[in-house]
Amino acid sequence: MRPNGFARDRDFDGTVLQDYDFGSSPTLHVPGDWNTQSDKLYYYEGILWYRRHFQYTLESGNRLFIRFEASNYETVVFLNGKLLGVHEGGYTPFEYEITDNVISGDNSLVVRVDNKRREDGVPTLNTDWWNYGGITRSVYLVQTPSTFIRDYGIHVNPDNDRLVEGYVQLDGGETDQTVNISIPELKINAKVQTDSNGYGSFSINSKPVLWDVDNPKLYDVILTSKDDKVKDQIGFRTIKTDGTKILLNGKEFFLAGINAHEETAFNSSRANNAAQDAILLQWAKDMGCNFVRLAHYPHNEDMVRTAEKMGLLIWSEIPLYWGIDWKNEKTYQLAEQQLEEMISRDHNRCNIIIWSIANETAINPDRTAFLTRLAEKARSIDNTRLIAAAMQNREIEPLHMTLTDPLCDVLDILSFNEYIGWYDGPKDKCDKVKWTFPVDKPVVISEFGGGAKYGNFGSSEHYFTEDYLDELYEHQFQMLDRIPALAGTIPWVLKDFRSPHRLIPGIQDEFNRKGLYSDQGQKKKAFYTVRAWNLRKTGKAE
Ligand code: GCB
Repeated sequence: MRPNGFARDRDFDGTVLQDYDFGSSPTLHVPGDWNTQSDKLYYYEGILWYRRHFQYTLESGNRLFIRFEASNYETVVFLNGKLLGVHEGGYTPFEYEITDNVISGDNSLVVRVDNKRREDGVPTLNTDWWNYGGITRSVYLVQTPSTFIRDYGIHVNPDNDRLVEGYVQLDGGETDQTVNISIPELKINAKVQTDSNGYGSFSINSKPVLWDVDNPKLYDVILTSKDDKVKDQIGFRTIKTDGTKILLNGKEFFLAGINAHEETAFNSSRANNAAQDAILLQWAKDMGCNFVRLAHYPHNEDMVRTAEKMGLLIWSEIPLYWGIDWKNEKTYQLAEQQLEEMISRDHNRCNIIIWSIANETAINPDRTAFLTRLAEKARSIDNTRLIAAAMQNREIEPLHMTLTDPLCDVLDILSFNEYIGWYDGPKDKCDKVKWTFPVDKPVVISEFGGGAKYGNFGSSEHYFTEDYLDELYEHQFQMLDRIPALAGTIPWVLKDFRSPHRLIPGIQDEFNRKGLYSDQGQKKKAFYTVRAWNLRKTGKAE
C-alpha cells in the first residue's frame, strides 16, 4: 500500500497532498452489490474502497468481533488504521476479533474489496453468472462475554432418531464450565461439562417430532453458559440412501427440486435478506417443489433459514465451477476453507441434506484427486448429510447415456447435469436414448432445461420460444420416467438471471433465459409442465 494510500483513511483538507477524499466520496448501500447501485459500476471488476465511521463503547471485560456475512471476492479489512486481515472467497462469512482495536468513541473502518476474477480462485475466471462485487451481505459487530459459546451442534443421531446429540464449544479463558442445554417442548434440560479445550458433548434420549416438508417442525433451543446465552430454532431429521433410494426420516423421498441463483426477483441484483429470499422460495413452492439447489455458491443465511421454515430441503454448494486450477495446493486450500465456512455456518440447519463440492468439472486425474480429498474432508466434518457434486453424463455409444466419472464411487448420489434437447441434440433425442448407471445409487438430475424468452411464442421447432421449452420438458419427463433409479429432478433454473455470456439482442440481453419464471416473475408455459411433474412425483397431483 502507498504510504498515503486509502488504508491511511484520510479526508482531504488541502494541507496534505493526496488524491482521494473519503469524506466527500459517493456512497454505496451495504449490504448490496455495487453493480446494480450505479451505472458506472455495472460492468466494473476491480477494487473499491469503503469507509464507515461508528461510535462504540465496549463494556469492560467483554470482547468484540466484526463479522462479514460475505463480500465478493477478496476483502481486506482495516480498523483505526490497523490491518485486521485478508479474506478470499465471495460467499461465506468471516470475522475478526477487535477487542483490542476498538476505541471508546469514534472508530473508522476501511475495507478494500476486489472482485477481479483469478485463475487460481474459487470460482475461477469463467462463470455463467454475474460477478456481483462489493460487500454483498451484512456486516455487524458482535459483543460477547470474555468466555462465550462459539459453536454448538444439535441433531438426531443419523442412525437413531430417538437420540438427540451434539456438542458445545466455548471460546475464552474459562474453558471448564457447565453448560445448560434446554429444549423446553421436549422437556430436555441437560447439563454438559466442558473440558480444558472448552468442548463438551451430549446425547439424550428423546422423541422429537421430525421435521419434514409438510410439517417443518422447529424447536426452541437455549444454551446457557456461565456468562453467555444463545437461542436458536432447530429441527430434527435423518437423511440416508439405500441402494437407489433417498430416505428422509427413513421413508423413500423424491426430490422435486429447482435450481436457484441468489438474485432478486424483479430487479436482478444480489439477494441478501429474508424478504427477498422468501419471494424466490415461494415461487419454488408454487411450482410444487420440495427442494432447492442453491447454485452455485452458498447463499445468504436467511435463504436457508427461510426455506427451513417453509418446508424446503436444500442442496448447498461451494463455487468449484468448471475449470478450476486442480494442480494448485493453494486453490485446494481455498476450496477447503470455503467448504468449512459453509458447513460451519449452517450445520444446524436440518433442511440442508446435501453438501455439494463441485459443478460440471471435466474429468482428469488431478481433478478427481482434488475432489476426492474434498469429499473426504466434508464427510469428516459432517456425517449427517449426503455429499454430492453436479457431474456430467456421457454418450458412450450412440444414444447410450451413462456416467463414467470415478466420483460415482466417492459421492452418495449420482447427480449430473444433462442438456439433451438443448446443448445435446434436438428435444426428440430424449425419446431415443437409453440410460444405464455404473453403481446402484439414487439418480438426481441436477440440471436440465433450455432457454425461452417470456412471451415469445411461435414454432416449437424454434429455440428460445416458449413452445420449444415446454415441449423440451415434456420430452425430458417422458425420458426420466424410464429411469427406475430416479430419485430427484432439478430443472435449470427458477428465474432468468444475469449472465455476461448471453448476448442475443432482444432475446437474452445479458440474461440466461432458462428460467421457468422470467426475471419479472412471469410464469413461462413450461412452468405448468414442471409443476405437473412435481405434483405427480410427490403424490400431490390435483
Ligand atoms: C450449466 C451450468 C450452469 C449454466 C447452465 C446453462 O451446466 O452448471 O451454471 O448456467 O449450464 O444455462 O448453460
